[in-house]
Amino acid sequence: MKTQVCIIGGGPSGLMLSQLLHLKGIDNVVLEKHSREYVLSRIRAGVLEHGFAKLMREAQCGERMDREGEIHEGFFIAHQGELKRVDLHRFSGGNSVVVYGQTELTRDLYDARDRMKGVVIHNAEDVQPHDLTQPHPFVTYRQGGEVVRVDCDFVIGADGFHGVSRKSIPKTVLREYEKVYPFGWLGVLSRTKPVSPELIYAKHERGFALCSLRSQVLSRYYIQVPLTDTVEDWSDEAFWEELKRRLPDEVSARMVTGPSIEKSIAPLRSFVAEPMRYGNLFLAGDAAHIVPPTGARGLNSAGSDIYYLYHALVRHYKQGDSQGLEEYSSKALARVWKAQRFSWWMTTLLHTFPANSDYDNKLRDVDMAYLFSSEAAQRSLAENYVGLPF
Ligand code: FAS
Ligand code: PHB
Repeated sequence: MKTQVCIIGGGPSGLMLSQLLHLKGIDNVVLEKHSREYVLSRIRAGVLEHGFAKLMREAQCGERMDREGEIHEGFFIAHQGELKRVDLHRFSGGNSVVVYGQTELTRDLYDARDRMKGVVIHNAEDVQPHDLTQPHPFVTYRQGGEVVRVDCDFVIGADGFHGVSRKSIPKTVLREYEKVYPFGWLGVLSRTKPVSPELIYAKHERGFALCSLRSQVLSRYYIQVPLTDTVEDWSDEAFWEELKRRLPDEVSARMVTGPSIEKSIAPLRSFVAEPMRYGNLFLAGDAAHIVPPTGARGLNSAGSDIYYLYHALVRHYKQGDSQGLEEYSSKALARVWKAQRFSWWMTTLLHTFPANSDYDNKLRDVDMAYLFSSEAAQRSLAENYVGLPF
């Protein structure tokens, strides 16, 4: 098989790039390890920066997002029994975010690939990139006992944190930065009316909590739990009780509970791999960086990687100019690190850290008081949350 761009990974990063390149007549193939059902079964992000939403529209995949997604112009922070609103629209110069689940946008991207006869190969086993520093790299994979070779000009590593791409960069070249947090998020999806029209991030001495949603009939909630906890430790009843304890009375009193249709625990880590290019391999999304989901930056950081890569590849193929590709890693990392900072700051502000001293905890309370006493602080939060410019 021969193509121009071989994309490893059929998650949002890989599919978005595939769709955008296709619309510009750039031939590409997506190799996905799992089945489509498996990819779509994962419940992940819920908040899209306005830049990501714009990219979905440019990829001709924004129609259902615009119809079913919700524009949110603010969110609440619950602390010491009070709800305070962060006015994103006012403090970001009129911007907002779209609340629309990653599962749905991934479905929309798959549907568009099908509609345009895109080549997305599922259950591609043992995907391996080869000759990445040579002019003609190639990728092999196994399917039905056969080894298939894909010759290409470029390989895109959009295969997530546990993928093969990052591991194909020699340890003498790759530099990894990591911070592991001493807790995880227990997440529940329930077919219940969301407790609030806008998200509520709760800072509580018992731990962080988040009230989010996927629609007006599908709620998404999280509570901070110790890393030693397992899903089996948490009955639905125990989850709802603990969630209510961490919210102001006025919120808990109106909480509509119901059976969980999905329940999982995600560990929290901050991670960046540099550089995001090695020869003709380009890393994008979770393959190169991970953030704690507190600031809703994970999927959105993948969005800016894809934006830069898309424009760099179009410039290469249409104008014979490879400067965008040369600049990709440094340009993508500049924005990635700002998302890392923001995610670390929101996580530190809102979670309880077992090893924190009284002084540390006092500083967190003061940080919260400063936030709501300063328009400059709220402008900083708002511009990061709606998305820094690409
Ligand atoms: P993905 O991991 O989504 O996709 C990579 C794809 O590559 C997968 O389909 C995988 O099967 C495939 N793959 C892996 N290895 C391969 C191989 N060797 N060969 C071929 N294919 C291979 N972000 C938020 O903004 N908010 C959240 O609330 C949030 N919650 C999250 C919860 C969890 C449990 C996780 C893991 C992540 C969460 N994220 C969240 C971040 C998440 O949304 C990612 O940022 C997003 O999935 C990034 O998309 P991709 O880069 O496409 O990586
Ligand atoms: C979600 O709805 O899954 C979600 C929303 C905002 C976050 C994290 C997760 O910061």
